[in-house]
Amino acid sequence: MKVLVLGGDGFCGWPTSLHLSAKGHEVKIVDNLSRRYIDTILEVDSLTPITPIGTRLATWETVSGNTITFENMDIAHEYDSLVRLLREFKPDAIVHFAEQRAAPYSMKNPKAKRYTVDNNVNGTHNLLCALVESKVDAHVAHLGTMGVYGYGWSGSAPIPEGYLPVKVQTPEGELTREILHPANPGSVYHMTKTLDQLMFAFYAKNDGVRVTDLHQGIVWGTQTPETIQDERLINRFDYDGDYGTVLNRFLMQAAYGHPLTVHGTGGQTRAFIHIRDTVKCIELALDNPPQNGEKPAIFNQVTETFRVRDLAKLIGDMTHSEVMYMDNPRNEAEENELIVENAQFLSLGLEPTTLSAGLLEEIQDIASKYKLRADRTKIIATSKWRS
Ligand code: NAD
Ligand code: USQ
Repeated sequence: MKVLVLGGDGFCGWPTSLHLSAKGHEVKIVDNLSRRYIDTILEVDSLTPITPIGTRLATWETVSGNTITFENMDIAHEYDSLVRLLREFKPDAIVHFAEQRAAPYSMKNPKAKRYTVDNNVNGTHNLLCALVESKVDAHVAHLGTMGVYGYGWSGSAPIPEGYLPVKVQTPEGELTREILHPANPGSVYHMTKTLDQLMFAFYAKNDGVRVTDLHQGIVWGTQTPETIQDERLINRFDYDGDYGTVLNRFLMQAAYGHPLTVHGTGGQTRAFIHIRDTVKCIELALDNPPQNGEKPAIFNQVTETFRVRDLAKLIGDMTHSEVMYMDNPRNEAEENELIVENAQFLSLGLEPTTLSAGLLEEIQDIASKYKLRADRTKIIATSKWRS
């Protein structure tokens, strides 16, 4: 398959590109390197020593014998170039990771809010519009988020995979329908993913664009079988208060000797997936595209759920680290239950990497090894949901 990976220099995109290339697909990465630039602005760096994209690609060619090509393009603003690229490369599939993905960054200030909406909504719409204009019938696999459902909306009922069956009483009797699960975003970033969903539904219905939307949980871990082959292929590891996600942050904090930063009571329950499973899920999604004219396929890309304070206790006990309960900078429910349906990926053969299996490796091989690269002043989350 010819696969275009939008956002292929990022945390999920880089290991996915390598995995698809290792599986024999022809991969082209498109990325405007904005994630690296935001690190420069925030004066922070990946805990792991990621190399420039040119070094990454040259190393992969040496290690695997496979070539991945690269084009530096802003998909939110270089529409004509995107149309040209689709016509030239003629992808069979497009994996769309190219969005601003941090909730705290998206709430930092008005500039960051507006950037996140402009970048994510324009980027997704440009892609859909460009597919129609170029007449390229590529399957789009988009990385969405569990956060589109929100937390606590349906109590203890399992969150379905995208669509909710509803019954409506009418004078003629009861109607049964299937609707997109109501959206309940918890940040400007999550809001852009709910807007993406509507654009996918429209373009699938109107133009027959084939879309799979992957509602992914919080990704943890760093390495995959491909990125581990040479240190110059290492994946990024964000630990700072804006981009670091909770489990990787706790692992880094434990290794560094910083108390584990639990927001509020830590009663928030969230869904998780290891990066090794992310890349497998994307391969499975590409192997099982919807047909033209079908509504977007939606998969919940998650393997486990945990309460934040339970994660802190687990890691704290393993590493003898203190746990610090802080005022929550976010506006979110203090406690929530979360039961998520994920039967589709399991039925396609996904064998999840569990927390118990991957945790020790992550602490020893990544967090401890690179802890001296961390900047202590960047650890506490400072972006607030309300001023
Ligand atoms: P990331 O920031 O590491 O990677 C995103 C990549 O896209 C970056 O390399 C960035 O430079 C690029 N990009 C952004 N805007 C672009 C544009 N306009 N044009 C071209 N390139 C652009 O993020 P990630 O963690 O790899 O996440 C990838 C996707 O997966 C995101 O859409 C995110 O919402 C989703 N996701 C991530 C997680 C997670 O825990 N990391 C969980 C669920 C969903
Ligand atoms: N949290 C802490 N302490 C920390 C950091 C976070 O208690 O030091 C808490 C947060 O308050 C929140 C939970 O942990 O309740 C998760 O926060 P997070 O930063 O790990 O995850 P989130 O902001 O939801 O975003 C991440 C990714 C995003 C993806 C999302 C998947 O950055 O791209 O879409 O996970 S999900 O959460 O399932 O929507």
